[in-house]
Parts: sequence; C-alpha cells; structure tokens
Amino acid sequence: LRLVTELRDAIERREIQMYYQPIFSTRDGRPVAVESLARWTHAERGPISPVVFVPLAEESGLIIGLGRLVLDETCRQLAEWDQLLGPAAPRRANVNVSALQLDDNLAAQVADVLERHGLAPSRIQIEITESALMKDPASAREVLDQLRALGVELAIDDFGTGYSSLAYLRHLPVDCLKVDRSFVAELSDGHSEIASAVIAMAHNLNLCTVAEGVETLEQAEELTRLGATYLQGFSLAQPMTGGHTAAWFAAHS
Ligand code: G
Ligand code: G
Ligand code: MN
Ligand code: NA
Repeated sequence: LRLVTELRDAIERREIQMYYQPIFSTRDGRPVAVESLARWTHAERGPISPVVFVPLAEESGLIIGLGRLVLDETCRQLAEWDQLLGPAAPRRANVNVSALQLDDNLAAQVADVLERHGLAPSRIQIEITESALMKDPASAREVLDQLRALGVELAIDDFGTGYSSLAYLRHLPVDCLKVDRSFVAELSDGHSEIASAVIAMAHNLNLCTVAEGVETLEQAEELTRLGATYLQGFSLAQPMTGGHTAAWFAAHS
C-alpha cells in the first residue's frame, strides 16, 4: 500500500526514468530504433523492476498516468536526439502499452504527444502484448485501427506466448511481431522450430519481426539466417539512459 502511494508520487514528480535499448536491422547490422523501458529507482529500496511496478500501476489505476509519462518522455527524448544527432538519431522508438491503456483515449493521446513534440507518427511503434490483445479482442481492434489511422506502427510483444488464434492475427492491423525471448533462448539448445515458424509466418503475412532477448552472437547469426528483420538483446546493446543512448548512436552510425 505504501508502495502504491510512493509510485503515485514518483509518477507525479516524473521520477520514473526511461531507458532505451537499441534495435538493429539484420540487413546491414545498423541500429535503427530503440525500445523505451521504464525504470524506477526508489530512494530507499533501490531499483524496482517494471515487472513489479507495472502490475502495481495496473491494479491501482496509476497506469494511465504512468502511460502518459512514458509516451511524453519518450517523444521528448526523440525530439532531443533529433536536435543533437540529426540523421544519426534513432528513427523510431518502441513504446510498451498496457491492456488498460487500450481505450478510446489512447489514439488522441498519442496524436497530442506527437504534435507537442513535433514528431511524425512513424517515429513511434506501439508494443502491445499478445495477452493484452486477447483480453477484449473486439475493442482492442478498434483502438489499433485508430492508432494505425494516425500513422503509428504497431507491434505484438511477447509473440507466441499468448494463445492468440492465427486466424485472428491475420485481421489485426499490425506491422511487426516481436518473437518472444523464450524462443530465442531455445536456439542455444538446438531448438529453432518455433522461432523459425514465427518468422516464416510473419513473412507470409507481410509483417516484420523483431527477435528479442538475443544474448549470444550465435543466436544473432541464426536469427539473421532464419530471416528476422530486427534483433534486440543484451549481446548487442543494453538498455541505457537517454544521454548514453545519444552518445551510443553518435558512435554507432
Ligand atoms: O525492462 P524490463 O525487462 O525490466 O521490463 C520488464 C517488463 O516490463 C517487460 O515486459 C516490459 O515490456 C515491461 N515494461 C517496461 N517498460 C514499460 C512501460 O513503459 N510500460 C509498460 N506497460 N510496460 C513496460
Ligand atoms: O516484454 P518486453 O519485450 O517488453 O521486455 C523488454 C525487457 O527485456 C526489457 O526490460 C529488457 O531489459 C529485457 N531484455 C532486453 N534484452 C534482453 C536480453 O538479451 N535478455 C533478457 N533476458 N532480457 C532482455
Ligand atoms: Mn516490449
Ligand atoms: Na517481449
């Protein structure tokens, strides 16, 4: 209970920090995008994982304010990188959105934040987990259509873990599938069946793929061979502060 109050204060004071993890194109190995990841460093308790505070925010209604903060801070940061780095700035930021943010307001909120920071809609890709989409598919579909109409890209996060029907997937206006890191980890045990099938299916549906949780260079090579569009993981680059990300992109472009 105390933690909820402290989370509310942290959101109000904008003490939730965003970290950014580079995402690489397999075509030329260059970093093209980042995933925006919320971090909370508590004054006494130290770092608290989003695995803890995102569900807490969802249960307490704070997710709406947290979601606004995440979108606003990410867009502010993209505009700042543009100023600092010009064409070397990340082309896109992937922003995680909770099931509870998938309401009528989301598209208007995204449109507003893009406009305030002077960004084209294509600079943002919204990530929604497969399980969030399946909670209420019909209304999720409406929100996705609104976001797509705006021109933002959409990705299904943790793909392959959420039991969505493939027939349903075909009718969703999404651009990209994020291959869940459990299927990337399996590659190191000689199991490429699922990663391979997800990537092949995405190709057939004209969707791009981001393989996440790439922890070894062998995994990166195999995923490239299997045809993944993008790679993300600790072996390639760690999540970093906005300042570090700017220096990192300046050095890697
Ligand atoms: O960054 P890390 O691996 O600790 O993230 C753990 C989980 O928290 C991931 O599932 C990630 O999608 C989620 N997460 C991180 N940042 C955000 C955020 O800004 N909003 C939402 N809804 N989830 C986030
Ligand atoms: O569920 P989601 O894909 O949003 O999770 C993103 C989280 O994955 C981030 O918190 C990030 O810290 C974490 N992450 C990024 N790269 C790796 C990796 O190579 N291995 C593992 N285990 N986690 C990673
Ligand atoms: Mn994600
Ligand atoms: Na994921």
